[in-house]
Amino acid sequence: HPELQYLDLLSHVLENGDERVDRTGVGTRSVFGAMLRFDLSNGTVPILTTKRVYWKTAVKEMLWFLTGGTNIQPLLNENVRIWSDWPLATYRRETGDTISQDAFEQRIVEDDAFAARWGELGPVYGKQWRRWQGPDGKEHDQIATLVQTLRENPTSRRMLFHGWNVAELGSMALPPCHMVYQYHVTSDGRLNCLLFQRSVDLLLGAPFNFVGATALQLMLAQQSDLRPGELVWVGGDAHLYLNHLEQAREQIARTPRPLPSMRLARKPQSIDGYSISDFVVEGYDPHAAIKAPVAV
Ligand code: UFP
Repeated sequence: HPELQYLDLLSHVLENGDERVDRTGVGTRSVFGAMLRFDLSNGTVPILTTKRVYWKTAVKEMLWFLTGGTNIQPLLNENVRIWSDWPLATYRRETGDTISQDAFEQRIVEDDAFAARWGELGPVYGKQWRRWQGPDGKEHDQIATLVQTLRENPTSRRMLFHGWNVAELGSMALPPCHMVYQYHVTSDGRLNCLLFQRSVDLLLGAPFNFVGATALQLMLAQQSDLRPGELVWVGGDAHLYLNHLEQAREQIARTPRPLPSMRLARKPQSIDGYSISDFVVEGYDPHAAIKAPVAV
């Protein structure tokens, strides 16, 4: 079962991870360098079954990246709250206001001026993917270029996009974790993806990152008249936070169920035409969700 790769990685990190203090102060067990391979060509997708993964949230986040957006307001309009911690912390720090997360989010949704001032994340993923700014001021749409190359020159070895814009790292709420996506087309028309992720919270981040990368691969394949191939996921610093160890043990003890399928209900005109209702997941019967605190 493909999910065993992930569970084995959790076990490996639990048993052999180097224990250290990390940026968040929570502490991690960490290994360096990991690879997981998921074959999408057989119709299955890596939405983990050993706990419930809120796959729609991950797909919505990916669609938001594709819009080029860097403000949390459209995410909150879709009820996605995973990016709220950073703007909230900035707001509290700069204003001294002890506002709750709920109240802050509600204000972002209802007050456009407030959202413009306090909902910005800086030049994170969407900006770099769609509007990477060159030294001459010209903006580069890495996604549009990728789709064009997939269609016109599929044997290219230069089909990738990158989030790690060195000059702008300092103004990002969080430097990109899932950083480089490289694509490859086989002679029989399958689209492979290799995602390099420099840093991965294995319990909370990885399951989401698998779904986002998968959704993107399905969209890119459809737009290029290709079939989905393999998703190769490579992690740099692959870690378990010390307050996730019990949850990881609980998950490892569970038996994976058959992976679900994901398909696209229609083919939009372009990579910009997708919405969450286009994603259909079938056969998803996961074990119960596992709660764990996020390290900010
Ligand atoms: N993280 C992920 N996946 C993501 C994301 C963040 O696992 O998509 F945005 C985790 C990795 C790490 C933390 O635990 O968030 C980022 O911290 P740092 O920048 O110090 O690596």
